Amino acid sequence: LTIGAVVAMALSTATITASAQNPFITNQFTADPSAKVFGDRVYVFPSHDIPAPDGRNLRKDWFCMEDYHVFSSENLVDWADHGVIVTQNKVPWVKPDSYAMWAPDAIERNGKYYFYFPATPKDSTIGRGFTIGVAVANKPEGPYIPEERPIKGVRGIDPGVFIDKKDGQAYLYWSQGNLYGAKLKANMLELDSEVFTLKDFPKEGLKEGPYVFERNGIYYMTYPHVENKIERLEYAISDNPLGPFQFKGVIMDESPTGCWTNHQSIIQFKDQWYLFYHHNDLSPKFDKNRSIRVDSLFFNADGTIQKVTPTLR
Ligand code: FUB
Repeated sequence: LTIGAVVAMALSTATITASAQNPFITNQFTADPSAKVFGDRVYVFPSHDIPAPDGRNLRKDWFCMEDYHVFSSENLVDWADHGVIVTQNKVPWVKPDSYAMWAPDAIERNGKYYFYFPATPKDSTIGRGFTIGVAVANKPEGPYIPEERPIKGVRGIDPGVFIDKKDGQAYLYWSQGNLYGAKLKANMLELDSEVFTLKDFPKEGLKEGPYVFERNGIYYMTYPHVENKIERLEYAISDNPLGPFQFKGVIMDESPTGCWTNHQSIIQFKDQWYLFYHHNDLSPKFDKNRSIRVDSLFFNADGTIQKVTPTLR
């Protein structure tokens, strides 16, 4: 057996979808990339945009998502698609055929992998509007087992999950016009505090997609913000994971070609920081069919973030 054959066997359940340029996943539409380093690989958990299927009474001009894939890479060039990890009609609390599996996030704790995703509940005894559930696995690529019910006390979209390495405390963030955050219990499945509204940075306009990371004792709250119709990526900082946060600047300007949304995650991998985000490169005429991208990210000496200019295709 050659080394190549062994690698091919190890990845036999995954599809190689290699791309050395942006967008880096080209076998399907992807959005809202949540990137995490697990071991010596980067895993990306995006939303999975699809054109709305016919005959289901769905808006053709809106987001349509029925499931999630996870992708991984050891070099940010060769990406493996590990296939579907969670799908709408196999989650006990999700309204069947609702096609609203929006932006997710994932995290590892004590050898288990927790995948957080928003969706609409099947009835009002479970919740009204979007709420957020969890699926749990023993490996980043799954299989993931969804919890029977969504997280109590949460209403909204765009979960972001963060564990403070200082004390092991976990936090869940989400959005519903404003940004919200709360402590999570060690089981990662239940809130463990009141819900905090994180609204001072800035006060005006739609904010969503909260993604928190820590560097040199600074907690960075990053988020898409709409001021003039199109989202731009901004950040605020604090010395506490639940704030108060102070607005610091723009990470990425509004899309020059008009993609309405953007959605970010930031990781350090092999001594380099990276910004993951999305654009509608593969669907220039319809900005609800998006594609995920990655570019290097750099900090100034005072911890502020240098603005990222998207690389061209
Ligand atoms: O992907 C659907 C929604 O669009 C996300 O939840 C938002 O963050 C925006 O990217």
